[in-house]
Amino acid sequence: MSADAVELVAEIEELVSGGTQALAGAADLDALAALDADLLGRRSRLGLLKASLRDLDDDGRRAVGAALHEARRSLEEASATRREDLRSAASAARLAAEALDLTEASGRARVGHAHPITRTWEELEDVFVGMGFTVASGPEVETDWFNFEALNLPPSHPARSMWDTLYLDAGQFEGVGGEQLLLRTHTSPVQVRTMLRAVEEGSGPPIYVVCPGRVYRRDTADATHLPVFHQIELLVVDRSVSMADLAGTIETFTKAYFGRELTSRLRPSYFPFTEPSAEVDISQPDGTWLEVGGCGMVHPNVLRACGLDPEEWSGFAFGFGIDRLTKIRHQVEDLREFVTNDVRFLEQF
Ligand code: FA5
Repeated sequence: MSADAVELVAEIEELVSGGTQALAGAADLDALAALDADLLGRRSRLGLLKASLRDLDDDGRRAVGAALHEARRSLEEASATRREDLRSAASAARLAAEALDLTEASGRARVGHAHPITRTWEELEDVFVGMGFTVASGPEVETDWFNFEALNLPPSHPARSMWDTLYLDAGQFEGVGGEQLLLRTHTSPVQVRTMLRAVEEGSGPPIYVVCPGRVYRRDTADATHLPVFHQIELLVVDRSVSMADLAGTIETFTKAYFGRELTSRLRPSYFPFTEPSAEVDISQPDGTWLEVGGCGMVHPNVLRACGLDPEEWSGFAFGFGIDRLTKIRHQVEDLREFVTNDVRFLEQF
């Protein structure tokens, strides 16, 4: 492991011990929420370290990634413990001071926390960073080329109907150059952007990235569909990777995120950008299966469109629905609950 990585791991350990002490000493729930943001928020030192993983070698990335995952876990635990303590102390004090206050239950301090989908997004990033992946992102407004064509879906390909697309009329913007713009229907265009960038910059392959993000479809909302939802894409490009590596990665992820008791299965399916392709189901606590994503071996045409030689490189990819993963993890009946913003629902998380 490089000296840089050793230093980063030591820094993370210090952040955890300092952070744990600070959390345990938080004077009230507002102070605790501020500390949570400082220690765990996107712009926290831990957040910045996650973004800098790409500069490390493979061993370093794995070690620092695992340390980041562990750090987040123990700081979240310390925060939850303090929150409970403060809540019961606040509740006891209020009871003592206002012995006749029958509104105590509804009057207790409400401190915000991240939305359950945001939490899943961050936990998924942590799980994959712990497995040695770096995090990439791409724009939500995409061109037709990135969302479809480079993914082996030329204009008028019949499989385009798999994604009911929201197109943008960008005619009034100068400089867009006649390209058809749309709201991306999946996170797969980030695969294309990542491969093109790696080739252009000469930084890869090998490529090991995950790309979480918001996506849009003209889908009618129901228990398992939302018109605006979230996916996490994973892309590996290396020499001679196989479908067995893909299945192994999905199973490792399932256990890391859901715990030992849940498992995954692959069903043969069709996506134009992978060959072979499969649908991924995850067992639900009630014994049924819910489809959470698609996956497969990156199609040679996609590698070619990104300037990679399919004789030399092979890859696998998957795209999972983050909202569906959250639904399974927390046994939520209906995805629409996540967007109606009923505080009684959100408070449970
Ligand atoms: C795709 O979007 C492919 N890009 C996935 C992929 C990536 C395949 C890489 C191969 C390689 P699909 O349309 O099946 O596939 O969507 C993937 C997942 O997104 C679904 O399994 C589901 O979990 C989630 N999803 C799809 N539509 C919705 C929706 N309207 N609301 C919530 N989740 C959805």
